[in-house]
Amino acid sequence: MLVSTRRRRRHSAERSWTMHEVDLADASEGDLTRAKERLRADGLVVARKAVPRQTILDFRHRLSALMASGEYPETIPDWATMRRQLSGRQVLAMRRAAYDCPEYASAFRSEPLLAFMAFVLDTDKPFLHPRRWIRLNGAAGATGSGAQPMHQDYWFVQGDPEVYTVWVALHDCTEGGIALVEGSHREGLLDVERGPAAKGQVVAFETDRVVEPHVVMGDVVVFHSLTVHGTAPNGSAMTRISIDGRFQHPRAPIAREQLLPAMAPEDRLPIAARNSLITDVNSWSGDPALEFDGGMPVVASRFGTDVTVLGARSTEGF
Ligand SMILES: O=C(O)CCC(=O)C(=O)O
Repeated sequence: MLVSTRRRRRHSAERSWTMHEVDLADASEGDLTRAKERLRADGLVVARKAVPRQTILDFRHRLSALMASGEYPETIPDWATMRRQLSGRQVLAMRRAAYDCPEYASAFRSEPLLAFMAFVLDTDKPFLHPRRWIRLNGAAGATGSGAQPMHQDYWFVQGDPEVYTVWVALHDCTEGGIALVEGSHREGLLDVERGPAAKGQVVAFETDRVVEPHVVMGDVVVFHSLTVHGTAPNGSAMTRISIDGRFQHPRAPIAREQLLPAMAPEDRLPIAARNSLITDVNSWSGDPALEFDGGMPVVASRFGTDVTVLGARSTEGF
């Protein structure tokens, strides 16, 4: 059923069993080939055991320690507090602190995940975008303030459409995760709501093709830049916390903005590694393994930061 996002923003996740899954700890070449084919066909795949649980725990510990250290404008005492209600300023401080944790990038460079992305993109060196996001979806029966409406990443990321987002929950997640519309990438770039308050939400999407993967820590959801997706309502008692990063072929075009840090709408300052040079992507990305050598075609964005299209998310969301 095609439903306008104006009339109905929530959706059903009844068909979650249709998603294709691959277990990266135990995948034959045939399994990997099928997963790649299904990713092409459905625009999404769940890759289980893609990131070692220990890497995620190390990231959580380091981020918690940084936020408790008093070195950032906001303090959060521990991980348990992060899973409860935080202020917008605490979330912003946490987004910046995440760039000071090497695991924020190395989680995406975990061997099983990187090998899968290399296979998907037909390259030895899949390029991990420097902009990464840590997202919180508040508890209490509604999507939290950080919730993203149903949208396509391509409106924000631009460059080559063949960009794959990897979404990683930092804990087991059976509620309040991510919702995606299977096969929606095949419809191309969809129209979005316009106006300064819009957040890039698509005007309409097929509600009966919405899936909502359940993941345990270490599983990831991989999806195409044109796949419609957004935050799933969180009826659980705790805030969902996840990270997402994007991969593309190292010789495919990338939009210039993606090599610069996002600016926080709250204070117009970069969301980047501390004491870094924002003109040097290898520095602000906080990714020790990033080797941007200028060899990639850098292109202008097609939509710029047109407020009628990108509204409140021109800098915030991606
Ligand atoms: O994590 C979420 O709630 C939304 C994620 C998202 O929009 C993305 O990864 O592009």
